Amino acid sequence: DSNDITEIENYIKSHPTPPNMQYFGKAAGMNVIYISMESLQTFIIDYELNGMEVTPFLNSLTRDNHTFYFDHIYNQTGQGKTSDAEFIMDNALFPMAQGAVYVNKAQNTFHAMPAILKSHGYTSASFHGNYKTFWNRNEMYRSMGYDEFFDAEYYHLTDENTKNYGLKDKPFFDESIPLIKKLPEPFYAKFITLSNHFPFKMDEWDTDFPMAETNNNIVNQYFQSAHYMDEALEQFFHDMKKTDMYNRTVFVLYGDHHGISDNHNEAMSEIIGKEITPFEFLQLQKVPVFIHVPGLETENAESKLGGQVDVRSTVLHLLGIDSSKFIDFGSDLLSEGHREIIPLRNGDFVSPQVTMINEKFYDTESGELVEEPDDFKEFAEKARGQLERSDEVLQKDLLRFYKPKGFTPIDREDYQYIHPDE
Ligand code: GP9
Ligand code: MN
Repeated sequence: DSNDITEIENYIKSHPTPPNMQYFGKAAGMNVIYISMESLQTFIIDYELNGMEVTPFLNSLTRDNHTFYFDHIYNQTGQGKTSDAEFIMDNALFPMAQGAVYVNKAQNTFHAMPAILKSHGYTSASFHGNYKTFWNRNEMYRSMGYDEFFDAEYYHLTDENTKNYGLKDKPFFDESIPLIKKLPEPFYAKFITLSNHFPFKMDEWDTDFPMAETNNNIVNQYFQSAHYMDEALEQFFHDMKKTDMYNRTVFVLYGDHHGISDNHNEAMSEIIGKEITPFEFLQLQKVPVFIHVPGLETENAESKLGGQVDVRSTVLHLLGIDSSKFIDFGSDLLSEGHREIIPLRNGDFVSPQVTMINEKFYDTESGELVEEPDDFKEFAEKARGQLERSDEVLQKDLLRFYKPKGFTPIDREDYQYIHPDE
């Protein structure tokens, strides 16, 4: 009941991350575009295959003066995969330990990005080249207050321009440009890519990039499909730059979750040149996060250790919106006071000193196993405390009882996603 939310509100308020005033509000009023990069893991950034960059466009963003690049972000997804990553980005809550929030809790009350930004005059839309019912998005988006959902119905799908879950990334971005041009500004838009999805196989006419040469085709194909996604992203930036929207748009690019499971450790150890111990496998859970703000100088920012849950308050603060009035489990990555105990969905955690994997402790720098002094126990409790409170919010639907100042709650009955021809 409402006492439960008060306890959680007090917990959140006792762990504040005040914004960094150097950046607070520096992107106020700008459009915001999130891009979910399917299965993109941090190891691929700046990786060279036979001397060739796999993701030259993203690599160039890591060196760009108007881009914050975070290379120490762990994915915090569970079984809901892409939808869990979307959920974390929009809500700054953790996904469920079992099952997908999108499927199991779509009727709950949320204070999600589209709703928060709506209170600041924004329109919101999601773009995706698969059908709207996948991951129950058409229900969950109603509770999060998405104004529009451009699903596969809005694109031209053929045998040649689709593979596994739907439209390939290049035609996807291409056909999205006229749709995004019609959105009233400022807008909050999310693009969910698909091409770099397991099993990563490419149609031969879509690529001239080489495969890796391990004896594992899944791993080998990943390099081709990651390269294809990188080209699609470059093309999208290029096309956006041709519009006058570009200079007033923030771009947030994030890897959704790891794509190469531990079934492929042997080939992956060839790729990274190290044995895949549990500690190294955890390093492979890192996903790249880029925040590109045209016109803003970014070069002195530090790449802090974080989780996906930390992205929302980072972006809200850039937009000049105080995240502390929301039930937000993240911690601004640009803040001096950024918190660096990062829970993973399975209860493991990472901190600058120590990493816990399956109840064992490792030195985060060296990866060596270490004994368990008392303060590590305290870290473990902190990580668990965050997950448990976030779980309680979902299980008891507690945001029903919480009324942040200046925020207009969403009535899901006001939202429907029906294509005009349906
Ligand atoms: C499907 C796409 C892929 O619409 O989001 O989902 P995943 O299997 O990665 O969760
Ligand atoms: Mn995915």
